[in-house]
Amino acid sequence: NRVCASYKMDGNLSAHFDDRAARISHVMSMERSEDPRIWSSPEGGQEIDIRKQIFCNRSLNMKGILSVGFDMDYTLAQYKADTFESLAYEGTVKKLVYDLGYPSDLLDWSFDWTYMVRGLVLDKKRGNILKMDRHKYVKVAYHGFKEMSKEDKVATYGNTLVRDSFDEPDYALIDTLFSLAEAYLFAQLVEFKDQNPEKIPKGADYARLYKDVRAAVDLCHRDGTLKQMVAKDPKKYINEDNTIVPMLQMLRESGRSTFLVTNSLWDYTNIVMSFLCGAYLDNDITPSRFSWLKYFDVVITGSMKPSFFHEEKRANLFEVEPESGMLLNTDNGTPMAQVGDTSPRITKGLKKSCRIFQGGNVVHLHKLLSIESSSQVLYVGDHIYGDILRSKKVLGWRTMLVVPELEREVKLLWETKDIRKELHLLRSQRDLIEDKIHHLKWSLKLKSGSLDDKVESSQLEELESQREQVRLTHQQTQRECHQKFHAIWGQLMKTGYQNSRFAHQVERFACLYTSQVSNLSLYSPDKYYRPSEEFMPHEFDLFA
Ligand code: U5P
Repeated sequence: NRVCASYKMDGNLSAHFDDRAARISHVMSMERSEDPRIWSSPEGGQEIDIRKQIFCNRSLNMKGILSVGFDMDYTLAQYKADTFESLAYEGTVKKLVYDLGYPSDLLDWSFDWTYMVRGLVLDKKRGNILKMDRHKYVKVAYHGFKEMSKEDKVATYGNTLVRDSFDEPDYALIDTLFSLAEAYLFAQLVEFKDQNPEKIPKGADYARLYKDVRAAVDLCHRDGTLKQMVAKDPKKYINEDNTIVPMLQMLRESGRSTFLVTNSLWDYTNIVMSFLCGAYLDNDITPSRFSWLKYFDVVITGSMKPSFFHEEKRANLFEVEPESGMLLNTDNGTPMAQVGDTSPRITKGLKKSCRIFQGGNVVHLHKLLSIESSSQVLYVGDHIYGDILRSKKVLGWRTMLVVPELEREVKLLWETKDIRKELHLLRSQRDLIEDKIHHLKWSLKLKSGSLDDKVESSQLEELESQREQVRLTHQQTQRECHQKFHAIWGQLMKTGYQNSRFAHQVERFACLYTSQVSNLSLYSPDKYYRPSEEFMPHEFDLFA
């Protein structure tokens, strides 16, 4: 039974229920197993590794969802950063040197794919890379690869609440995994320009370096540099995932339609999807041509998201002939055939009448799927701006964000729980000592000249030295904890004690979020996802 399957990796980090509220309501009937990380309920049932959990920001009753759609790249297809992003990096460097006049020194550079993380912001004008909290307070700042001093950071980005918007055009958001290579190359070029200004194309400022890198990366994606290599050996660049097909099958068997909306074009989409679904088709090792289409009702390629989500976007919709890749005109103005109306040209040889298109907009898609209300659609993507923000905010689709980094983040949260408790304790201790110091200072002021002064002064000295001690221990413990997540940028979803800007966006725009798209198959297709109870600072958490 797919839904109730016990799913545990390494037997660790398991939890029975997908949110704290549910866990609490069942807590009385549950027993703790020997491993405190595993909850086992007397009635048995599903155990889900917390790294595979679907987390809920906003209630979502799957019963109301009639159609589930997917983005492809970095959602269904997880690229291997070490090979795929390195390929993008090398292709970009070549374009910078051979097409854009950068010196051949760049050809000797190498790429550390673990250095950059999502959620960072590039300050194009100043050559800085920033991590900020949800209030846009810049907490970590590097100029190229050099950490900025606290003074520089405050002088540049301020410490008041009136702040820059940190958006385009002066800033670039690293919010897709596709951007890690370009962010790294930008930092390398900033450092290179500082050390060898004469070697950089004449008059190029930091912003121009960014522009060149962005253009070169984009070209690698469009001119075949990357896609030809992936097509030759998909296994080298894409993670195999035998859980995708069962997840799609489960959704379809539950009566929902499924669709794919990707910015990739048909030829590439077919290669990637055949690879992902191929080995499991009809128990045949050799994937049958286009058989993956049977898992979808509609496939839209070259969709130009995010503008695809604008109902008023004027974009021609072409039907794609799968064998030849030829584009056929559709009659945009007249009512379009809906799924189920078989078009012989397209469905020839296919078991299910999936139709393939290029372009168009969301209105076309709704018509094809007979969607009456946007809230009947759940769309799963990896890109907050490209996939999630507009589809939810402008259109009203329900959304699920795939955050592959979450698996590691959740695991580390567990492993660092003692150190994080200690941090909170140290923080409270520090506050307590500060309060005592203030009181003592006041009483000294009031009673100045009295006999007690000497005693109180030495008490004050003692408290001040305690405060310094606690401050240093807190600082050191905080650094230690930060580095366990990432040596430079720390925890993805936190910046100090606040949620990071990235976490804030996930919270605002994704109804659900999870580490992998196929985690959907670990839950009932009719599940009612509910968020955990929210707490204001004045409310204490009864169950913490
Ligand atoms: N892509 C670009 N330029 C970039 C980054 C990605 O054209 O700078 C392409 C990818 O190669 C992929 C598509 O074909 O955008 C993303 O598709 P999807 O996420 O909508 O599936």
